[in-house]
Amino acid sequence: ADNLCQPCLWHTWASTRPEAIALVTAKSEYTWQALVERIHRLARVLAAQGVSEGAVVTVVSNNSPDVVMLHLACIQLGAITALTMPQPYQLIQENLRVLYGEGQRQFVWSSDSAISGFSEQDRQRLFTDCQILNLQAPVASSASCLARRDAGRRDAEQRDTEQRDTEKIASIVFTSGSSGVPKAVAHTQEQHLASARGLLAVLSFQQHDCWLLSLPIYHVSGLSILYRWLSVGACLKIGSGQLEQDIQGATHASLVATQLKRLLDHRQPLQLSHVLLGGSDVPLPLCQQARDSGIETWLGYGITEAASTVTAKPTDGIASAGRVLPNRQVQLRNKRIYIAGDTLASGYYYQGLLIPLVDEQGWFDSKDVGQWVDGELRITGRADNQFISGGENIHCEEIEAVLNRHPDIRQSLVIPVHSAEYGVRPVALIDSASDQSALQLPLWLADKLTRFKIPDAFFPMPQQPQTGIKLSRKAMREWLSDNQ
Ligand code: 4YB
Repeated sequence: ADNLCQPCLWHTWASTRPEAIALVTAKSEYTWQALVERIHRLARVLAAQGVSEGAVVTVVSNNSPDVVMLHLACIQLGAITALTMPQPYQLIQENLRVLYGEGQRQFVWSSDSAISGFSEQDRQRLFTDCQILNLQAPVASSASCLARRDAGRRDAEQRDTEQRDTEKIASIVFTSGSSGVPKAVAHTQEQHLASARGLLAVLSFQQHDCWLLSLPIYHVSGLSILYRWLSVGACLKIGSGQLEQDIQGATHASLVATQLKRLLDHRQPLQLSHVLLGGSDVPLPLCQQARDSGIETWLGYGITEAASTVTAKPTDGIASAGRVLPNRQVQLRNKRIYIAGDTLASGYYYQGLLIPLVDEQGWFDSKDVGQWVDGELRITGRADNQFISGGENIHCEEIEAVLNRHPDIRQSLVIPVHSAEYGVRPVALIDSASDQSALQLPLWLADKLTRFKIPDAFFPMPQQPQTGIKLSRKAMREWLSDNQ
């Protein structure tokens, strides 16, 4: 039962390179051999608690060795790991409602810290609604283990027919649709590995290298690091959440622009040879600064449904996100970016069913807008962040990209607001260490943006709980309408 999965690459590496270091954590190191033993044990612990093929295990946690091992153990059992950000129980419940139908067993594992802020009532509700998994539980005696497994089998039979196509799903990560309803993006191992292999065909990552799990695993940017590590048999580092410390000893890291900025400002010696940037437009000067410090810096355009990176290139002086990587295809229809290929998710998971995310020809509508520049894809914005002001078309991202080039601006977000005269006008929220009026932004923007694109007002960006790796436009919009 431990060997349901064909491409469990950790088994391959444990037999070909048993003594090589697979995993480095804040506390210890694991060889492939030791890792595989841990995963086997964990798989038995989970099986004894009823986790079986096709079951969905919701994991609520920040990055930790437990989460990584739990995911691999679930794959071994043919179970699906739904990775979820630690958040108030109400929001976790929204995800649970997407995952589980009536009468389905809600397996949940959460780190202690993920529920430490829960009220007593929420804690009780969590424990009543869900079957909470215990990773430290003893591996049960074989008799009760068999009984549990039979119960698991009965569950699996119940799920049967309609579920056959969800059988091979390995992971679910959530992405918020434009409506705000969470969508559960379901990938198989093969899709993740197709993504990893396509990227690593151009970006060098060797067995002696070490990729830091520098982004949350409940986001595709973090999860995809795991599959790059597995596909190569290199080393994975799981830090303690302090990037400046964690980065020591890592040769590779995936970073968003703000992380890179912080790291470079810190001016510490780095062993990094490669950085992969993505998730948003990254200002050229920042890429330049990284390259000047000797790090080979890549910029990618990625999206959850395509298991992270779709296009990428070593950064140069040209504002684009690079060429289409192997195993993906990109098509522009009326400037709108459509994606196809082996890395696309099997579908959106909904209570045991898979809802297709592609059209009849197999293309996925990214809702991003872009153009080709000498064979490279330039992202100009999202279709939903496009608005018409006084008859002119404006992309929020275009204004943000210019603002983000300002040396004193960490991040910016442009929001369209109602205007009696123009219908809609842009307003900007600015995250800066300096006093924002001192930046003289209208003046600074005057020779960089067409006049009608210069925001009517600038506000300091409110502190908000960082949800995943991106600022939430929805939250910022709500803040603005409450505070304006
Ligand atoms: C962009 C964009 C770009 C995304 N320019 N808009 O492994 C990686 O590829 C990676 C490395 C470092 C940091 C992040 C990543 C990612 O995976 C990012 C994947 C991601 O952000 N997925 S998402 O579903 O949360 O958001 C996708 C959206 O983000 C896209 O639809 C774009 O709107 C935007 N985006 N890369 C401009 N280079």
